[in-house]
Amino acid sequence: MAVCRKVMPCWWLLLLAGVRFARAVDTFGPLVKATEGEVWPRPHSQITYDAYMLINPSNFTFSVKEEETSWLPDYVRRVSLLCQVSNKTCGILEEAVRRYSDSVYRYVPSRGGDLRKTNVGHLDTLSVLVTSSCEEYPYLGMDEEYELKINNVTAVLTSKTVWGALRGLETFSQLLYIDHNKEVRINSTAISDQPRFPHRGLLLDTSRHYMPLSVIREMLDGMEMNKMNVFHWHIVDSQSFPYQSRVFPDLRYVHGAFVVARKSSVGRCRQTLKEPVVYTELRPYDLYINKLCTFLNYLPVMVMSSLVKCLFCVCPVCNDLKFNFKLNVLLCLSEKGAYDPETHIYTHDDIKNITEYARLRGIRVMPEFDTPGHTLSWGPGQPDLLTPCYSFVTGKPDGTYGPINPSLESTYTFIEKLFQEVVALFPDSYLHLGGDEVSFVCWRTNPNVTSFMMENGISNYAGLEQYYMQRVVNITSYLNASSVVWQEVFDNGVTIPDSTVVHVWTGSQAEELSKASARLHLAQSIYRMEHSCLECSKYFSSISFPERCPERAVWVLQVTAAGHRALLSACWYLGRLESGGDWRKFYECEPTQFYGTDEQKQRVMGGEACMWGEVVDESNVVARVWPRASATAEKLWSSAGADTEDGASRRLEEHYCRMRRRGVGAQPPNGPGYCR
Ligand code: CP6
Repeated sequence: MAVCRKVMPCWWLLLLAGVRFARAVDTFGPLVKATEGEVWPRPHSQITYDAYMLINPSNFTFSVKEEETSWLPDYVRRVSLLCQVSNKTCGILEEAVRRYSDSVYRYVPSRGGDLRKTNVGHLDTLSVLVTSSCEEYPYLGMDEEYELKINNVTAVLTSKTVWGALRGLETFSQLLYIDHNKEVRINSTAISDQPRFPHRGLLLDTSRHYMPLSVIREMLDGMEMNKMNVFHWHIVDSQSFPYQSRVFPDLRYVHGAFVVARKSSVGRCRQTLKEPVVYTELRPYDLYINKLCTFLNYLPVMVMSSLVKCLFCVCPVCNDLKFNFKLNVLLCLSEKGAYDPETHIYTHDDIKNITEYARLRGIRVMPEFDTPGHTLSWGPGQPDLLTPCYSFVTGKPDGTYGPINPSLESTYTFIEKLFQEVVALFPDSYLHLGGDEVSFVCWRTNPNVTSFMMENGISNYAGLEQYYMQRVVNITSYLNASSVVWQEVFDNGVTIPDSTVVHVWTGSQAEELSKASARLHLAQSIYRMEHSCLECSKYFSSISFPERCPERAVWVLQVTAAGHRALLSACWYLGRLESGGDWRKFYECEPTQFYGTDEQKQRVMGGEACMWGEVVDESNVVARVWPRASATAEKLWSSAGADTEDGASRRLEEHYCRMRRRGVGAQPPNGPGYCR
């Protein structure tokens, strides 16, 4: 009761019924904006009172000092390890306070206010209390819970972790508004909130169109405002390879390479090099290599073979050639595979910039290196990686390439080196391995692939895919990273460890899944009366099932029944654009709407809205994503059935304006309207 007394006088609770009544009368049409205190995504529990306080933005402070929490019960204070703003490990909090101070000053909506409400004083501080030690990197399952209590005496944000504090600060910023006197207000409010699902993601494809860093940061700003916590970076694909790798593959793997060095680097080097040496000058766009080599105290040189011409650094004393040679071959991936090797690439520094920007906002960055399909752009920079397709007429390679060649040992050495670098560069412990849409056409034509299959007792191409994925999953776990794969890997019967997360992307969840589940449910009951089904019991541990059971639209059911954790994207494809209000179809999707056991439903970790890059670039991608992905964000954060579509529509109309005010170029969610 101490909390109640301090935070909000208990007699206010009596007013609650009245407030609820007032809300019920507010039956706005879909284009009416939210009233004050309405947050997106909707908190799990929120009480908003009529009483309000005025805020003077130029005097308002965010305080993290211990004294501010003296009103807390003793047991809370004893376990408190306060995040001091000056504390280095809580740079996250320090930065967040800076960002949100800005929103107090500048990005507050004006709502006119209501004369009936009572001013109960001034609020000049938000006390932020984080009760356990500050964590530095966001991770799956991090604690994002927070409590926000605002009344005329204090405004207090309490959370166990810095992640909860971030979510609470976002909520706090959404509670401020400007009244008819142009003064900033906040209503007395009590919020207690936590996410429904731990994985709330956005996929962005930077291969079909290159996205500048500024666009990626704008996307992360939007994610923060929507309490999303995983940026799934589909960084490379068949169309381009903008990831600039710096790993150092061994010269042995460069088929037929010889070294070309500058005059100055010869001397002692020549004696060490067994291969012929040719002199050459560096071209201007090789400046990056130049800088890199200088940094390493190495000399920039060039490797040439019949297929590649790549740059790398040589140690002037020539005792570390292996190390040198590793660099270039993978640099060639972006050198040869990017749309433009100078401008349309992501360097290590770029990636660190993005992962840091995301970390400060409590957002994980999960990179995807989709293989063995979707890899055409990898070929020019890495000879022998892709499968050469053969012509049936001539029996010779026809000059085209298919998926990564699973029959060569060099493939796995390459993948291991690339992933080693990727795992070290991206702080997140999950790596998305892709595995979707693998075409067997080219593998089928290649006689070397066929003989590899015969030697290894692999009888079909799904088996070959299984062999490849199995090895790639093993490499990933050897590198201490966890894997996510697209659902086809599971579909094709690849045996993957239970710990592998399966990402479901086909079957429109809202309609097909519920229809198919209903059909299956009926079929199950009929079938249970007559038979028991051995064939399908491996999919459905607790229920027996007719033989023709697996259907495309019931992936979540199958994946979770097989013991895997699942991620859902099937109903959140942002590429399918319809005219105004199409966020509603995303909002209708309910992730646990399938006939599974509670245990199975527990395995749904969350989901992702997907922005594939075929028809978006920097000019339209932000507007295509926001505020449509906000619907996904709310389905994954708020409790099931948190709001009606009309209620959501009102809040979303305001949320879109809020995003625009803060520099996220969202598009109108519904139809005609304006932002105040
Ligand atoms: N690229 C990759 C894509 C898609 C997938 N993987 C995709 C397929 C169908 C639709 C949208 C996107 N463009 N690498 C499937 C996961 Cl409708």
